[in-house]
Amino acid sequence: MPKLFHSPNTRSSRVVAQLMQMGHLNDVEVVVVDVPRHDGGGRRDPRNAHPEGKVPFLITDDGQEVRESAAIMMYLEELFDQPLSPKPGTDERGAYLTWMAYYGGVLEPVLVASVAGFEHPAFASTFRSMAEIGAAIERGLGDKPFLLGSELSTADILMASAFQWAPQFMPDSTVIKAWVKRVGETMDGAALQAFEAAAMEQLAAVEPA
Ligand SMILES: N[C@@H](CCC(=O)N[C@@H](CS)C(=O)NCC(=O)O)C(=O)O
Repeated sequence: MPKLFHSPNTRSSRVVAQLMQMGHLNDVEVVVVDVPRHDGGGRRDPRNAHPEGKVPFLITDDGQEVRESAAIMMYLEELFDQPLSPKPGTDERGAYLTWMAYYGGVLEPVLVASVAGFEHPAFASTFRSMAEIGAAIERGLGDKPFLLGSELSTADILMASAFQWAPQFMPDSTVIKAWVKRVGETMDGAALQAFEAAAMEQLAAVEPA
């Protein structure tokens, strides 16, 4: 069974949410670990196999190490026959790959820079800003309810997670706000909350090494 290193209410939560939505949470061993938190709590967990102690991190059945949310989510899609993503050669495959790469290559750096209040001409010319990201998402959505069409995909789960985490940086767009809300409502938020609460309890019960 693949092993997913997960810490509740972090970037690995969207991988758990994806697995839930795919109906495959029980086909992955979820190892609940701690990470240092922005409020000063948490700690680097020696049980976490990630070389830098980050989450998410996946170890596959044949021992391959997969890091970065987008890579892990795409790996899981392929492992489970792509229930939430278009297969190669099908419509929207290009859009799917685009959003998965755009998340880590553009959205995450720009969002973190916004949170940090960081500005630099080289950064702006490389990644642009939240205004261009908002325009790209609006253009990608068009009049569709989700990024790839009428159904929720793993691209929606990853892209929308950024604004679920930092709603204050969500572009001021009714289309984007409605999409983020729709993504949340399409998923089983109560099941994820219950899973995360149990993971928190599990974490609290572990003695720091
Ligand atoms: N781009 C990475 C970011 C991973 C990341 O920074 N995860 C945070 C959790 S939200 C973490 O592990 N922080 C602990 C640390 O940096 O030590 C991804 O999306 O997988």
